[in-house]
Amino acid sequence: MNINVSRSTHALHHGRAARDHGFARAFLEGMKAAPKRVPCKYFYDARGSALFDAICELPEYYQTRTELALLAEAAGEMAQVIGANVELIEFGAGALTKVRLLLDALETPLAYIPIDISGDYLTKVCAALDRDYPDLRLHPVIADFTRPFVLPAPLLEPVRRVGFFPGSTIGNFTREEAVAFLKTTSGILKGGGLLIGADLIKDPAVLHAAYNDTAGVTAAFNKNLLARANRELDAEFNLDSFSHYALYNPAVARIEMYLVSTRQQRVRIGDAFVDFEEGEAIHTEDSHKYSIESFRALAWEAGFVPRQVWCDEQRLFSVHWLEAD
Ligand code: AVJ
Repeated sequence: MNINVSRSTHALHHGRAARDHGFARAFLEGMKAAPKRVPCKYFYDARGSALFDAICELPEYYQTRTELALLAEAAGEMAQVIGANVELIEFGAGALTKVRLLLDALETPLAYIPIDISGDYLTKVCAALDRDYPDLRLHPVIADFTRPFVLPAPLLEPVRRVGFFPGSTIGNFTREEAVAFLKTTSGILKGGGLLIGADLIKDPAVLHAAYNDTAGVTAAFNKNLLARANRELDAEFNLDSFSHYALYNPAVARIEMYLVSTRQQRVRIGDAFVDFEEGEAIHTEDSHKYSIESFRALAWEAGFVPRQVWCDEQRLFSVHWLEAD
């Protein structure tokens, strides 16, 4: 047992409960914006993280399955380019399923530092990982990786730090935000590199189906934002009077996700009230898609040297090795 959990100093600094991460403020601010919006990182409370795991198992949601197969198939090659004795840092670690494939292939990894915004969930999954990898130094960091955060000091100098950012989470950023994030990351990983997954541009019908599953799990995931507001902000959203709406916009190569009010209504949130017109939307997520070349160009712009790319035969999903030197 060797777990030493860090919490982002940012949340503590403002004296808020660590699980909050500014949800109250961001949610209320988003309700005043035009159009209304909520940053997608607030999907991931414990319930939202579990719903996302269910999305990953859906027949329509090809991403997780495809990336897992790529990792399983090419873990040896990936371990080769990553090298021995690295500290592995994962951004938005989630269920820690994918990293196991990498850890199994890596030569004597020194430490694993998963960063995730969902603290309770991270603590839970880390306990299981710790049981399965007793020799690995595990240092979870509860933080919002889109904001400045503190990494634990290296165990050994010089350290070779390698980032792992699977799942195409990078797609939640706009291109400009992605470049800014990767610039910061290439600084942190200097001398090492980043293994990153990116979902690919494809038939809009395939993309549409992946975000409009017949079982309604994506709808429940989307609506969990309102359920979370009810739980944490003393709000009174009626989940039945909002509908899940997701579309692929091919002109900008992204999925756009909304919650649409099915009627005119006034909703209480704590001691505030928010009005909705019939058909009015809350913008909840964008998920940008790339071509292999457009993604390599983006990485290059951010100061990485794009090297190997792994991609399935159907060209659904890509994993890139980016060097930071
Ligand atoms: C975790 C951002 C990669 O965009 O596909 C899944 C989140 N949203 N279904 C994605 C998500 C709706 C997912 N990412």
